[in-house]
Amino acid sequence: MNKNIFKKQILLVPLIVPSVSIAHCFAQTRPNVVLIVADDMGWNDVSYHGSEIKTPTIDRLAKEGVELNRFYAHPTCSPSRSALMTGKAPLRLGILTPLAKNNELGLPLSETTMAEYFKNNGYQTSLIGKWHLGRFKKEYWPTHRGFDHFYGYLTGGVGHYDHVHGGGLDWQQKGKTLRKEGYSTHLLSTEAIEVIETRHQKQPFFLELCFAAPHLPNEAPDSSVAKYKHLPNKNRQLHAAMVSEVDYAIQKIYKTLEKEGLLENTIIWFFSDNGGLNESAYPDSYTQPIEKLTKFWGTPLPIDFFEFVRINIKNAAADNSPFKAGKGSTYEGGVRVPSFIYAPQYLKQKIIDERITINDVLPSLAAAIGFKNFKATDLDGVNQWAYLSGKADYISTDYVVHGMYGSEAYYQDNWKLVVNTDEAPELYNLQDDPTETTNVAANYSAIVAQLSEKLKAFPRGKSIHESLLKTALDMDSFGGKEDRMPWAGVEGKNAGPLHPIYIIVPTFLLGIVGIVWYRIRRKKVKKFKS
Ligand SMILES: [Ca+2]
Repeated sequence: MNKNIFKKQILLVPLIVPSVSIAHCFAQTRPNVVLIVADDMGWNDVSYHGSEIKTPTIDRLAKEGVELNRFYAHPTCSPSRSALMTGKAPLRLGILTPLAKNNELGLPLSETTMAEYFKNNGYQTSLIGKWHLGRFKKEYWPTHRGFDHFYGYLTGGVGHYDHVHGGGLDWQQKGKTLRKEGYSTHLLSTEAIEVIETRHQKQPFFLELCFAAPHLPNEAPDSSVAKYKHLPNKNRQLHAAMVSEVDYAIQKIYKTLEKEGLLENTIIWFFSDNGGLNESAYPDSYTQPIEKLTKFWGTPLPIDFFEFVRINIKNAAADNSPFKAGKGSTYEGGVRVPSFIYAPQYLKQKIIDERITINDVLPSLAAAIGFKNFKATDLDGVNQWAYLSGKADYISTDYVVHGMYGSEAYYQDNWKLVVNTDEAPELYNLQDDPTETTNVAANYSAIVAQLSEKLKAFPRGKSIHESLLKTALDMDSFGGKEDRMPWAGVEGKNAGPLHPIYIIVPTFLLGIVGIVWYRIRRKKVKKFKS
């Protein structure tokens, strides 16, 4: 990063009169905010939940801070990140599943983002790591959505060493492609440390650090993998090492804040963006055909889409136990994730068992900081800061999630309605049955009817997604060979070659149809003539 990034901005400040007055009024009195987002970290991937993975820093900060024992994200990346940025349910925004690399739309431009609120309130704003809220056009990029500084990648996941997504290098700094050697977690934490160390001292800062790990592909330094050689599953060894690296990176951020004398006046909020991925996260309708195809064909599977699904099913090794399913699912394993807030000056140490959601993060921080002009409308999240700081009662809000495979869930108090495609709705009482072992729908038909009605009536934004066919024709993938220009250089284009299989297979099928049609026709002509 340019070490003088924020200093340069100061030179520009006299030209921006309102910013000066806002920054000046609040200088040094308001807390800094560091949001740390892990990608696809499961409930049982942290040692304070009993995992075999050692996460001493996360454990300690959760223990000394506020442990959010029932924190909910959405089932996948882009929906969660859209809720984080806006305080709104992804369904309302029309963001239902992870954005494909060639998706032309992103987080609707009509939305004001969390970063914009921070910026408008005189904060220095930085995003380090994953964005995943719009790649195709620059107006969707982080630097156009309130972040002064962006170092990271736009798509859903990169190789941790090669920084490639879907055939293109996806590693950039403020719009310029970077070719950097190094492991993603190391590069991102180094950049975050630099942002903290080179901040403008008279302005508070908002830093969002979105790690690429432990999302697939399973890649980690040998020294970390060596610590988990005793685990029987090789993918789990790598996954554990990725989580360990994230934990170590958080320790480095913590130490930097300590060294800079910022610990007291900083709010650190940590969570995973969705539940962990593993085979149990997928419905049978995915795992069984992939199993059969693999037996028939071997690996890799011939069509990119099938191979992508196979890798996701077979390599992912997160652990969400004791919860059901995982990433993409609307069962608890897909959405209930590790989270804590460490803010010693503002929040006393405690464990919170009430449901706090990713929708609540923006309105809660807005209250914690005292945003001026926070006039967000249609929010689904609420300010829980007053409750967390012991100044008000808990506010129970309804929560709605949409999964990868068409399922949806609706939470109201301790009730949870799960609607899977073409199946009767399921109902769980999470107070008595947090692991969703017993469907009590038959005993509470009035609750089922009430929640079904609420789910049906929930405002749904126009979907920003494009067809599965378009996605399948040029698949997303995490890491691998570069076969096109880097993503930062191909704004507005669907880069990439068409896989020959998509020409060969339809041509072959058309040929067969043609031969059959010709034979039938010939038979008919012969019959007619005779
Ligand atoms: Ca994720």
